[in-house]
Amino acid sequence: MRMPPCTRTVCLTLMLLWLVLMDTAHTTHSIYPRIRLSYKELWQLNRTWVFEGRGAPLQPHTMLLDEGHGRLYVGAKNALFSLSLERVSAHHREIQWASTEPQIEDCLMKGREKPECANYIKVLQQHNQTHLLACGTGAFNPVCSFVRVGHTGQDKLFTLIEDSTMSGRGRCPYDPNSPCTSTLSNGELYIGLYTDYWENDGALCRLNNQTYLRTERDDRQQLNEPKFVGSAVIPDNDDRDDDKVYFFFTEREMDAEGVNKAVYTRVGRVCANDQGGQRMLVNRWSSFLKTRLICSVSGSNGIDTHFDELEDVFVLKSRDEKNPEVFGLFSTTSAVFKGFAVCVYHMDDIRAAFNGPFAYRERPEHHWTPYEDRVPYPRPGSCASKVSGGGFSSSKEFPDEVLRFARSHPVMYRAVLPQRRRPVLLQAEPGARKLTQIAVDRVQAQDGHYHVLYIGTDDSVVLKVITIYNKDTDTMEEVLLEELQVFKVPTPIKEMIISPKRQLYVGSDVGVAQVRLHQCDLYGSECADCCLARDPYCAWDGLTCSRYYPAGVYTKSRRFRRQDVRHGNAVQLCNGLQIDDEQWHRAEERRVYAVESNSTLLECVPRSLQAKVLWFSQKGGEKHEVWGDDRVVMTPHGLLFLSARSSDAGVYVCQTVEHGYVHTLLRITLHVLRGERVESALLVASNDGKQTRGPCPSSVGPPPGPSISPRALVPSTFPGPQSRLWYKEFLQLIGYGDAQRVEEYCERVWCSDKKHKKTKRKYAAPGGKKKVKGRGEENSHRAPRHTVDT
Ligand SMILES: *[C@@H]1O[C@H](CO)[C@@H](O)[C@H](O)[C@H]1NC(C)=O
Ligand SMILES: *[C@@H]1O[C@H](CO)[C@@H](O)[C@H](O)[C@H]1NC(C)=O
Ligand SMILES: *[C@@H]1O[C@H](CO)[C@@H](O)[C@H](O)[C@H]1NC(C)=O
Ligand SMILES: CC(=O)N[C@H]1CO[C@H](CO)[C@@H](O)[C@@H]1O
Repeated sequence: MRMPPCTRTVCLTLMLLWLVLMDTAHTTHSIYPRIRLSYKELWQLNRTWVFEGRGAPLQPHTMLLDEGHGRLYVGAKNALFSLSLERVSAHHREIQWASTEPQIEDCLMKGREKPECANYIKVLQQHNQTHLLACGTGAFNPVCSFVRVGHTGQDKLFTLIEDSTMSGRGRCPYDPNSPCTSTLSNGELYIGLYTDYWENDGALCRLNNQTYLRTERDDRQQLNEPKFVGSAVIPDNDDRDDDKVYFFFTEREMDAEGVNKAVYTRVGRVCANDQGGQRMLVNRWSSFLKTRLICSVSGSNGIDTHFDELEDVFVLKSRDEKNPEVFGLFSTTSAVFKGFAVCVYHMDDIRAAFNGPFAYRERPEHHWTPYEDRVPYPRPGSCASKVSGGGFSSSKEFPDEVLRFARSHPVMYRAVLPQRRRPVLLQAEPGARKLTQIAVDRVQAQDGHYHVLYIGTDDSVVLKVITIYNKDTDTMEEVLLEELQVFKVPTPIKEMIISPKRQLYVGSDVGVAQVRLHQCDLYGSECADCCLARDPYCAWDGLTCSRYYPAGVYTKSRRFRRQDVRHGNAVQLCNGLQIDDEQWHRAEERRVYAVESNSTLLECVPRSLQAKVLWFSQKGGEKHEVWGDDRVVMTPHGLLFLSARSSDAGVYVCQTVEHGYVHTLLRITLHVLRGERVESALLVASNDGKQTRGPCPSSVGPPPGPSISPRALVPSTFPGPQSRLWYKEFLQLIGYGDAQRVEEYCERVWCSDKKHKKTKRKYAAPGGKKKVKGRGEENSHRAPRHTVDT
């Protein structure tokens, strides 16, 4: 059956009604994005490119950035990929590296499942200028090998050096799902992993071709069921001998009965130049120490909520390489309350904890107390070096007393508290999406520098957030600038890397997405649009919203820039430039036709989801605010007339208010047509052989002439008679409150979507600005535009 052209409108209307109901049902007050971009929209904006893994499940944790060669390497199941940093979806190189048949058989014999018996790449590090070190699980028989990559310019070179293949034991876990973290420095691999087949032996190791060093085996005081999350080499001072390697992990804290209970997040560290001991602690760290990282909020009842499960860690390097900032993304371990928090740690505070008292307890059932007796010299945990390490040239020369103390006191008494003693970001909403990854960019804005947080979720979304500290009220403000859906299907984000060229690379099992960090012109072209966005990357330059660079960096001419990240005060910053009256008249004008007693929608969706929409009707020269009632409903998509009356005809103005700034988006003239007239118009239309009925309202061109013609009216404005039946059916569906069904139904009924998609749509925002709609496909149907006069 051929559907009348306007069914879509009816369906849309009902969807909207349903949305209204849903909206009131969930009054969630959480971090709500200002701009939301779907996968499709990101795509249309050329903001993203995706490499889809060619069918091989990726191992996104292995993503490795190689600025020199302009490549991004990523491991997969039985394969390694080299992608172009410019565009991940183009010109990739591939290495096939599967386990051999005998290896697979062996793995199956051990009782493993077929999918596990493959070579999952788990470690990928830059060994030197020309070689990568790659390690895979090798069907539960870990293997490592070198991979040759090109010199600068030779981006095509990417081969496995077959005869460099060696055992991966101690460098790579057996199990594809085993957590591990590694970092490579001066040709040595530092890695936190489970070294054995049964996953009993969690260890922090250092390996090169000649030597290895590790934590003690079966020492639950050193490591107890660790889950390795991150690692980094951070210098202490200008003496390279004092360089430390930091590991971030969670582990179980033993309680009094020796029964494992609480999970704690730890920061552990070792000296990069540790050689172990000579007589004791042979091939064992002589410098391993650890302490707890705390991320908590205090409740009104005096009870703190602790976020103890570290999900991800990001070490934000700064010009002072000794003092990066450490960002931790945490979740709660509580079964009752599920929440997420981001805490920031200063190296000074981490070092202070390691320089503070050692923890001591007589027996496991006792409480920890600060160790108050004499501590041997050089202080355990310090590196063999000229100044800090007592002039020793190797840890092998340390007195036994020092080694013995280090061995028995690996825990520090003081925990590390975050900056300002609380999270910079908090998500404590039941049922909300899970946060999985964090990456941070430091951005210089006009009013100071900001940390832009990119947070990956378990449903393919990247949140771009800034947090602003208010000194006067001692509070944090979270500003969720953008919510970007980077993969087509919901999938957990497992890795994120920011390149210095301001691209974000996002890894999941299904692909690697490349996303530009900012797109200033998206906010709109006017001063207020740009200012309200509060995006530290963007400022208004007098003509457009464009990338902001601090004066003197890239700009020779000191063009006047307007930006107010802290307050988004467009009223103050831009009001001299726009007079409300002028705006009122400059706003885009539209005509919408409604049929008496039928429903119609005056669509008005501001770019910003945080803007409050106000409607005014203008009758007889007077302006009244429309409040909405049973019949006229204010929806997130616009003003919905459930049953239009002839007295509704007139001019409607859609305004937004954001941070006190008033913006007039649209002036809509609503015409309400009498029922009979429409019936006759439809009749004329159906008798007209040349009449093309739809299928898509938005693909219909402008009406042919200024005179009223049924042809102009029919295709794009109002529901035809048959729609009534559908209407009823929809209402029933809505009665069930079953979103899925309504959507499926609409999908079926709506005009051919394919054709619709191919239709080049003009992304003209209300107010004539360039934009893409901020919502899903169901919303891409715009209010009809007509230039005819009745
Ligand atoms: C995206 O890129 C294509 C081709 O490179 C271009 O035609 C199109 O206009 C671009 N779209 C936007 C929104 O910039
Ligand atoms: C890089 O390491 C590989 C493997 O150890 C070695 O063969 C090669 O010579 C090294 N290249 C450079 C430039 O040091
Ligand atoms: C590692 O050391 C062994 C024995 O000393 C040597 O045969 C091998 O070639 C070395 N491998 C690499 C990659 O340097
Ligand atoms: C789709 C729909 O409900 N159409 C109705 C619009 O209003 C006229 C007049 O009341 C009805 O006859 C149509 O059926």
